Amino acid sequence: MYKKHKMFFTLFLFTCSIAQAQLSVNIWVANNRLKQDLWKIHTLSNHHKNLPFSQLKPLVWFQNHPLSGWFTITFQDSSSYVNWLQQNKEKIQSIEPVKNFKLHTYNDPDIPKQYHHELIKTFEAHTITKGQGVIIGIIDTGIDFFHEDLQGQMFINDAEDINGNGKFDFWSKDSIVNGVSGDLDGIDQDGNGYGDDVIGYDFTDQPRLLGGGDYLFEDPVPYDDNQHGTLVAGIIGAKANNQKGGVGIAPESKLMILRAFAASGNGEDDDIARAIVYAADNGVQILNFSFGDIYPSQIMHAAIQYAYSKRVTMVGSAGNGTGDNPHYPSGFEEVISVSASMFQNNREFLWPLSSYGGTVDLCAPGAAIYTTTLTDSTNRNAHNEFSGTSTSAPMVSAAAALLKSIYPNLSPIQIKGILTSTAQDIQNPGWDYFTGDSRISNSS
Ligand SMILES: [Ca+2]
Ligand SMILES: [Ca+2]
Ligand SMILES: [Ca+2]
Ligand SMILES: [Ca+2]
Repeated sequence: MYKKHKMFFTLFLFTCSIAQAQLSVNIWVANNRLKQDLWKIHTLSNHHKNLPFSQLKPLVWFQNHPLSGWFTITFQDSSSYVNWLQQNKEKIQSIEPVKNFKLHTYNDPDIPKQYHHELIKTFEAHTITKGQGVIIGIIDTGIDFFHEDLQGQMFINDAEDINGNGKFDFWSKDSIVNGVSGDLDGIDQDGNGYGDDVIGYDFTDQPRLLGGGDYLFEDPVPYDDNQHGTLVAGIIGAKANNQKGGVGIAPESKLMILRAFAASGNGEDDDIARAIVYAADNGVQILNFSFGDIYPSQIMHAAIQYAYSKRVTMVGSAGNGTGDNPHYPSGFEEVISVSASMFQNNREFLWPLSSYGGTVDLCAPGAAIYTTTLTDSTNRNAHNEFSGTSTSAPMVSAAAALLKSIYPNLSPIQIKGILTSTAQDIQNPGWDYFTGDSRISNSS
């Protein structure tokens, strides 16, 4: 008799040196002598040696202009600035450091809590793309589809959205809830082998495992009763400009919800494999795996190789093991493996609990990441901070989606190549054992 051997994987809920900067100042010089000296330096800068500044730029390009006294000077370092200022301060009307202004693109109140956007330059990327047209599959514990910052952010399978309202209405077609009939009719309208799969599917069937909540049978309602999937979804795709919460890194991508983990945080490799194949067959371009363990499951690897052959870019968390033990699926060569960084006292470095080692490709922020979490009766539309490679992997998935939305034909290997070559070194130059090719940046 066929005996089922299943492995199960545990979710990673808990889930990089900076050179001394030059100093730039804007000055207003009223003193004619100093003004002429600066103009001379500006005009003849290539012939001056031993200057304390590396760059001098006038505001206007004509010496007889009313604003010709304004210059921006970049000093090699703070001590050359102090020395120069000592000698010239009497001749200067105004001096202040060059200030950085930000675009007020979004009205989401919690953006200041999402420090990772500044590190990975999310908003610079958003001037070009927000991930439009890309479907990202999230294999996880499902999603809180009631959350106000996630509503409207999910992929919709139009054929199964039988009431045609562009939303997932997870009750029977014969029931009316708030004046709306449901999308569930038990019929597989699009003939893909799954009935009523409007936003994805719940692949969990874990009779072998002890659990709580929804874990015994697969069904079309991938609701999150853990919180893990909801926090991952928010990092990738929380709604932008809705005056609520924060902002996802690819807020105009569409999230396909592939539930393969139950409330207990356990997921079996056959359920994960089915979710991967479903994703590859139903239009997913990017797949996020914020989970893993030491087992190189063959059924999961077969599914991953199939998805890879269909040009799906897969991103996995490197693990929270503080070491370099084997870890899968991130350790499979088809998967981009992501470690986690933390940011403290203006420095970014490897998060102390992050796994690292030879299979790690990239690093992304993964400590105290502010994102959506499970809504419950006392805390609707909740947010919280989470740490771990479960939070860093979705940043890379979202970055891959931004690339894919501009260049739809990129292959997984090309996406990996672009992300690793545009990453910013936060530990050692080039690839290193701890952060891979270093921390992603969306500025490219
Ligand atoms: Ca509907
Ligand atoms: Ca179907
Ligand atoms: Ca149906
Ligand atoms: Ca928002």
